[in-house]
Amino acid sequence: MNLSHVLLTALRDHGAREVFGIPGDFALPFFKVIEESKILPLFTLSHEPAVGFAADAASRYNRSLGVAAVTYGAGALNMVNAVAGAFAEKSPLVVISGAPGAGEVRSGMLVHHQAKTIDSQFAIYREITCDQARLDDARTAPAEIARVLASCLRESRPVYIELPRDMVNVACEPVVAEVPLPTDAEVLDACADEVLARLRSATSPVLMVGVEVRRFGLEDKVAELAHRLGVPVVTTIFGRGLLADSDGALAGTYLGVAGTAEVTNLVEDSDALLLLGVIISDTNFGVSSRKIDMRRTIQALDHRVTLGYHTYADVTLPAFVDALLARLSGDAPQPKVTSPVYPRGLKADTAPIGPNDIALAVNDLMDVHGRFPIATDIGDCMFTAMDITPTALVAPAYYASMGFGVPAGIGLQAASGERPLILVGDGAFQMTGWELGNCRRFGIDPIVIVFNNQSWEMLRTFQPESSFNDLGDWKYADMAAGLGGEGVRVHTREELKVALDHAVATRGKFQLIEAMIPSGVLSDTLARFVAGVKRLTVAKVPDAC
Ligand code: S1T
Ligand code: MG
Repeated sequence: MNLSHVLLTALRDHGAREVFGIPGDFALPFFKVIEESKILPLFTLSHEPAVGFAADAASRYNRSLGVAAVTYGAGALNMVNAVAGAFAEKSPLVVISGAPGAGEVRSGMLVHHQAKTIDSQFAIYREITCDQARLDDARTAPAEIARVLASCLRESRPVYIELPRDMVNVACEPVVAEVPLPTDAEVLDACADEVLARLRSATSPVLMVGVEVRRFGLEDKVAELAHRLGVPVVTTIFGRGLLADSDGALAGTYLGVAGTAEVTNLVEDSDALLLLGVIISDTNFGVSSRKIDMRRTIQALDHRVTLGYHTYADVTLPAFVDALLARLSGDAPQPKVTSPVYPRGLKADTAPIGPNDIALAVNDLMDVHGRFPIATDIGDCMFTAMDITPTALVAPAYYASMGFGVPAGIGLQAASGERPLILVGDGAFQMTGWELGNCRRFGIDPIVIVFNNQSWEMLRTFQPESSFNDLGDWKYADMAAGLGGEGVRVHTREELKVALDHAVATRGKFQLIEAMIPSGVLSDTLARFVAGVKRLTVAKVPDAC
């Protein structure tokens, strides 16, 4: 086999299901092998940020390796923001970049697409990946690939592989996958025993689940764990959609001052908060109405379990969850949890549309047609999604990069065949909405709702005096036909319902619903979030001396 076949076969054997990419002359030979070998299907998009977002979303939804293949310099550096988001949000993304061959590097001339030095790109990607390899020697390449792919899966973080174009067709031995190291049994026993003792001595234990539970495929086990522990479960905003299929214990999403009093008090009053795979970030905890003393919590994240002032190292989340389950029978009394009720019953009248109405309309739609996966961008569309019936959700809820939503929905459907609903603001749509033009080639047909408030509304809520937040009227629905889809602009709640019913009934073309939202009209969740942040910010500002 040649090095490219070896690399593609190893990617598939480690769980990758497709490649998203844009070639360039440094990557053309590799793309030729991708296309002709058919080891993994190739989906090309129009701009590298979208390649990164689509591959990231595909990996999240399928719980598999995402693969983003690009050219050197202009391609790979164009994708840095999307990969940084994948790193921050713990997506197992494999970045493969073409690169100059050895002869070009030795030529002594600067190489086109070269930024500073020939190694600058490698150095930049070192900052946003957990492992890296340059495949410039066929003798070491199989072990390098095995190491980097093992790191990607173990850390659930992006990795970077640089493939010089003169190495693409070089003969190479197959990759032998690394065997993951087991967690030390004694450490695991001590850790699980101490955590259970803590939980049993607590008066109000609560389980909070975060992104690693999804990334390591633990949702069913964690739902069972909650049942055996007999404790209520909440998700973070970033963990929204987790345990959507589990019955019973899910009390809701913790949003601090922006959430329901019941869930906020449940979390903030707990004397034993068990955080499974939760990123301790400002978006997850920044709007806590009372500061949660993290030293009193039990945190299992990044292969460590921390209780108070001490940490058990090298304890993976899967091993930790298994150890807890092994110590628990199934007869704990179940907590009395009032499962959150999600609003439904849109009044289909001539009133203007607000974000809350979109949540109602989507909940009504899913009551009739069943749940579908949702990809959201950042902006009020994401806060609106908090009021939608729990379903599989991919959202940049922590790194919060705009432009994620449309490519993520495309990546999700291209990789899974599931038809998604994409929620995106007009500002974010201006960044990557154009990628919908690729749906026709892929035979996919997402339903897209553009929250068109003609504004960077989230920014305006914090700085209303700035007119640079005005975006003007771009008439997005009119663009749909030229991109191969159907578009409709809706102003009233009645028009929204009709448009959604038509979209669900129409297959084979993407459906774009441009929902005109009056300026200043926010979702209830975003309004509470903004009010809470303002209140907390004012509270933190020291009195003028
Ligand atoms: N650029 C990128 C790539 N991501 C960002 N998050 C931002 C800039 C900053 C930013 C926000 S929210 C926001 C910007 C520009 C406005 C979003 O506008 P739109 O998509 O229309 O949604 P909505 O009108 O609902 O706000 C966050 C705070 O960083
Ligand atoms: Mg907007």
